[in-house]
Amino acid sequence: MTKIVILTGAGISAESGLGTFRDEDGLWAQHRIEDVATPEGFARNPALVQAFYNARRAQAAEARPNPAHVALARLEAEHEGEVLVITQNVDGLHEAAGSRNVLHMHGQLDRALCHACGHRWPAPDEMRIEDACPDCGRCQTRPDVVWFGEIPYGMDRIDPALVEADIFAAIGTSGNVYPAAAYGQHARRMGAHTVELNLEVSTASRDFAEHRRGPASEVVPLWVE
Ligand code: BJW
Repeated sequence: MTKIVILTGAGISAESGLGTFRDEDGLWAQHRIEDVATPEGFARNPALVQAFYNARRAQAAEARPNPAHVALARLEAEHEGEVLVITQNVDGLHEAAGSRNVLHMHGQLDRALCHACGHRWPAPDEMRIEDACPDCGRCQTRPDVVWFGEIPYGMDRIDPALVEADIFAAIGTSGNVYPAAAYGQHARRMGAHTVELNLEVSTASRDFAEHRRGPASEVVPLWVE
């Protein structure tokens, strides 16, 4: 049984109309990371952070999977039990395309998290600072996403998956954010064939044995074939 582990980043959703972070016109060109993607930023100005994620939740709700998401869902259907998609993306486009074995290591826009007690529940369209946690009643509702300085989700599943992977592919991720940025190198050392699919050279490109350059909607379906 071939084990295929696929890491996806913002680039796979770019052609679905969702902005990336570090491209020229990306989210970090318009917002300061410290303000919207750190626990300290949330403590300083929760309303600003809620507004940032409410706008992105609304955009994500309108977005549709593109041929890259669809190709990965087909891969999973054709290789049942052999494909794990680890996504850094907080949108739900892999699931919308039909992927089932998806691990959201940076959380999900459609989930709410109580910063006080850790309770999680489905997010409303508009999250507000005065929203009370349905479990503990405190008003520290935040999007269930992973900010800088926080521990990504699913580490207990990710590490063994990288060790066991026969093929490791990274799609549309710039290789700037750890721990995901080290996965190519780690999987290659553990014996996986590594392939990077990206519009351009990334910070992590040298860690991959094979490179396929181009828009995800074109290179991913060709790779999956
Ligand atoms: C296309 C395309 C098309 C475009 N087709 N391609 C110093 C050294 C090392 C590490 C650290 C350090 N100081 C601090 C750290 C740790 C820190 C970190 O990495 N900092 C760096 C800035 C250095 N990391 C953390 O804090 C993480 N936690 C952690 O490390 O905990 C410790 C720990 C780990 C493990 C075990 C135990 C303990 C948490 C990181 C959280 C990141 N959060 C965000 C926000 C999530 C919520 C939200 O969405 O708002 O995650 S930041 C943002 O970056 C988001 C993304 O998931 C992440 C990665 O971005 P991504 O996906 O790569 O997007 P881009 O925009 O960067 O790249 C897009 C790519 O697509 C480009 O390459 C384009 O070319 C390509 N592309 N169009 C194909 N059509």
